[in-house]
Amino acid sequence: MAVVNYRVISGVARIEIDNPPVNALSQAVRAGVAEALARAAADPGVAALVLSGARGTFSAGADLHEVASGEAMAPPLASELQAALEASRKPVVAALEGHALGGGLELALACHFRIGAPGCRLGLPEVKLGLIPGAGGTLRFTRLAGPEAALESLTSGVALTAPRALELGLLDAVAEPLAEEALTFARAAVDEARPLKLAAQLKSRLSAGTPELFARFRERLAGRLRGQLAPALIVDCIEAACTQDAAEALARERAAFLRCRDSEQHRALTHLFFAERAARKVPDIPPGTEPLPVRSAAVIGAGTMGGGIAMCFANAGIPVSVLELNAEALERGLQQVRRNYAASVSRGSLSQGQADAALACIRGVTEYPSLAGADIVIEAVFESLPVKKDVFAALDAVAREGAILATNTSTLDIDAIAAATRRPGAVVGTHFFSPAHIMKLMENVRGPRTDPQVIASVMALGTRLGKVPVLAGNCDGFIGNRMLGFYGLEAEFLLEEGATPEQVDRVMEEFGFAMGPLAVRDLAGNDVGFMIRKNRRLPADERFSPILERMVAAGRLGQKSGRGFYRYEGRTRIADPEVVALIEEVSRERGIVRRRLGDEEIRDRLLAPLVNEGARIVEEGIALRPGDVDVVYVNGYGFPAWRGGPMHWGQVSGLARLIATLERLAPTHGERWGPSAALRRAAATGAFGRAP
Ligand code: T1G
Repeated sequence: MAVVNYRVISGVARIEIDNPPVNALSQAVRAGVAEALARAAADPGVAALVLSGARGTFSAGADLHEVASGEAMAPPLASELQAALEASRKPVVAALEGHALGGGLELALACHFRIGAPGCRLGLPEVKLGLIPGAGGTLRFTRLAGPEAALESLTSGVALTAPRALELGLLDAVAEPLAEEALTFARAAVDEARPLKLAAQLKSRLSAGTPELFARFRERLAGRLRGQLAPALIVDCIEAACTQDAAEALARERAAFLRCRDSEQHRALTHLFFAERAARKVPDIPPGTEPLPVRSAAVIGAGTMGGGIAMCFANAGIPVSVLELNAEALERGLQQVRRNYAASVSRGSLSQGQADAALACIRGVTEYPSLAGADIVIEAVFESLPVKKDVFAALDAVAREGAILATNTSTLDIDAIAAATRRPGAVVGTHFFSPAHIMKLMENVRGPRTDPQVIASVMALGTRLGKVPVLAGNCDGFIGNRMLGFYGLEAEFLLEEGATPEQVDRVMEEFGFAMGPLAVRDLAGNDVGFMIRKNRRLPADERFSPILERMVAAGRLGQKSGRGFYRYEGRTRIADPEVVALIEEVSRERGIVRRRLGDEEIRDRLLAPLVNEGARIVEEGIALRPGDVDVVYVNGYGFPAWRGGPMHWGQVSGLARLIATLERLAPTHGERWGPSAALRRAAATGAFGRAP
């Protein structure tokens, strides 16, 4: 099947990339474009060229399977196509719609002109894959749009809208219908003998690329980098685009690209890219199962979670009712929602119009019958099984037949909740993460009786809400919280043995977490953490450290009380000797002689239990794949994406070392801390998997 279509229309050669699903620039596509360019150049009947994509999108860039192979790219390389484009004496117009990303945009930037459809998105997201734009993007984007825009766009990887791209000079026009307008634009370029613009040779914007600009940006980036390779190299290449000639800048970019392509960070981020897409697929759902329609939604509970969940629907343009049983609680919840939107507008992440449109989708109600028409109802009330069962019984009495009845519980038994209704097949878990309107993870949980169509519906809904959906089986803590329990407990055991909160948090923040475990506890509230721990269905002989309970008893609840594992001045955390004294008292009571712990021991003792429990979770089928566990932990628990997630990191860093760590923990912590059979099997076979 041709992957590039060629057709001459009134003297204009239209070259169309046609490589479903996203027009990735595979070797066949590159060869097809090269051949088409040569054909158009040789045809005296062709006066101009238009380069476009089929099926409503231009191109998602290089073929990630080819890039991930680590093999040298087979010719023709993107740079050869770009040389042919820039050498063309006939005007070449790129017609951009849908997505023009990565190598796709880089190809378009080597054309003389670019015209975009109003809804097209242009971006260089390579940094999200641990790469840098490797086909001239750091040079041409910078020389067209200027260094400030290049720094922001290339280090964030965020795509630009058509109007913004036009404003920056990346597009010469925005018009529709694109196909016709592109042909008209190409003919006009010929008729008016427009000078052929070569982005690589432009200089007008480079004066903004001062040493101060790059110094300031590097300083700003340092706080976010946490060991990442690509962002820093992108800054270097943009600076080269401003200070060196095109050939030197391109050579620097090439070297930097190859360094990133061969990095573990690129392998980790590519693993996650494909794992997120694999997680959307549920093998045992019959093929052709159509998701149920979700034309309207309802949320029970207008607290932090309920309000955030309602915002997710409103942001997707889905009308949503929010129920509280009294007007004051309802108004309090809706006030917080309004404050959230006002904050987004003031930050510039939403326009006032977008915020108003979203708020118009949200309706407050105080009576259950108001929920009767909703296609999905999500319960987000207090984390107590009896309370949730009452809510579902009331819901069962009013919700329309065929409605999805979802619970936002973070650990409770989905089947026990379903038992409170006459329709257990309609009951499913949709676990959002706070703040729900920001966190990407949607951990969907299937009960043993949940209907396959309901599962397919909430998985599709996750994507529609812009979330990262992952399906979990029904167990205590599902996937993420079941693993998190070990992480929080071990942090306290490390304190008992001699570590300080500052050391534990520093080690994990240097590993790449935005916040260490104890700072996270202070953020979430130590009383909340203690209540969740009491709710967990854990073995009777489970050993706990008394530290958390002592903290709560001492009123050290965390940021909200100004004191927790740290003392707080605003949001600034300050080491507090009183906490160390409290910890030392626990050590004495436990007869523990405190000692100095090394950073690597702290890191391995916090992460090995995650990998161990993750291996069990995959073996039990609670998670369908090890990649699902990685997707959960990166998108819901802050595991650094450029490390690939706990399961990927465990395999890369060495399972044997983690097994040895766990063997040392079991005697003092309890049997479930010892290396699982699943982990031992993974160490022996090289892969995590289902029980044999
Ligand atoms: N290569 C190969 N497959 C890709 C792909 C790509 N670039 N992009 C997507 N797919 C697959 C994806 O795995 C899925 O497969 C299907 O297409 C639909 O994707 C030199 C070297 C374009 C915004 O980072 O961001 O260019 O699961 O579910 O939600 O500088 O795909 O069906 O089997 O995501 O509509 C830079 C990556 C590459 C863009 C569409 N480009 N893609 O989102 O569909 S590096 C990117 C996306 C590069 C140069 C360097 C999104 C999308 P399956 P999907 P979507």
